[in-house]
Amino acid sequence: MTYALLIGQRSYSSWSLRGWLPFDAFDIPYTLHRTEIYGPNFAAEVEEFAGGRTVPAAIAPDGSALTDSLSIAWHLAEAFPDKGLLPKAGPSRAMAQCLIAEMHSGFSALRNACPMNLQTGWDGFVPSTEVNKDLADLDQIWSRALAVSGGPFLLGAYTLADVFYAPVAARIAGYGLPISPLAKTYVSAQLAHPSMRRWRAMALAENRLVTVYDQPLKRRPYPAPKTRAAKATNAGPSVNNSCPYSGLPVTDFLVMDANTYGFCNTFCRDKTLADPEAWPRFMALIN
Ligand SMILES: N[C@@H](CCC(=O)N[C@@H](CS)C(=O)NCC(=O)O)C(=O)O
Repeated sequence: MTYALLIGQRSYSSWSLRGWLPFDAFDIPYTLHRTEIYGPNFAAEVEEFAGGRTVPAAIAPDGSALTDSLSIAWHLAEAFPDKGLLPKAGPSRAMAQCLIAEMHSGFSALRNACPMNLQTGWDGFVPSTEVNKDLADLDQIWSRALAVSGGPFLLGAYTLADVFYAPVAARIAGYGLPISPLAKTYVSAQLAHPSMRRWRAMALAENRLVTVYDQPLKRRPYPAPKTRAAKATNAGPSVNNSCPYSGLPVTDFLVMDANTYGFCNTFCRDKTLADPEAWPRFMALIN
């Protein structure tokens, strides 16, 4: 038995991102279940899954229901003490816990004004006084942590503290919010983290767009790290006969650097297309 994890649409569900990142970043096996925030069956599906009201939700191998991103993180840190989810002990562990707690309970003006949307960036967003106050607070606590750790992540290596700030970093990038040069460096490190790149690649590959988060602003490309060029193609033959992810026979194809590569379904092809270098098992075909 592994964990079961329920998430919403990857482009918009910032809390789902926080629930999923610990599994991917710390290599914890799980099976994924998906629902649609704002869909007609959302409440019933979430309730049926683990008895909660929101996503993410998880069920532990012993059947424990984890109905909040903080409870998922906390459970995983206790269940996998050697995987580096939190510093082992002492002041840096306490700092990680403070950072997580501050994010979980704060920054509501910024969160409300700037919904996460990994499909697009926005031009011309004018932060309110309250949003500017949240940004100044973020800048202060990030700068303090980074000064102690030396970066690139809040405690040096990537931990649950960074997991919790990933969605707010994604918002700062998407809305071009004003922050200090040091905080900008941290936002770039967040966007470049392999798990964040995989999440966004899957967000682009899943065709589950909603308009509720649209802003009355001009769109601009989302400022993600540059990706390697690849394009979809209808047919093989491909360099590989079996899918790099499942090992099943290939049915969907892309071309990169004049070579054709195959996958066992359209989603796996499209997530690879969105950011080929984010996927070690695909890159192993090339290297
Ligand atoms: N405290 C929860 C909040 C989760 C949350 O609000 N998730 C949103 C999706 S991003 C949700 O499920 N919204 C639906 C609702 O509130 O009915 C956590 O950290 O897991």
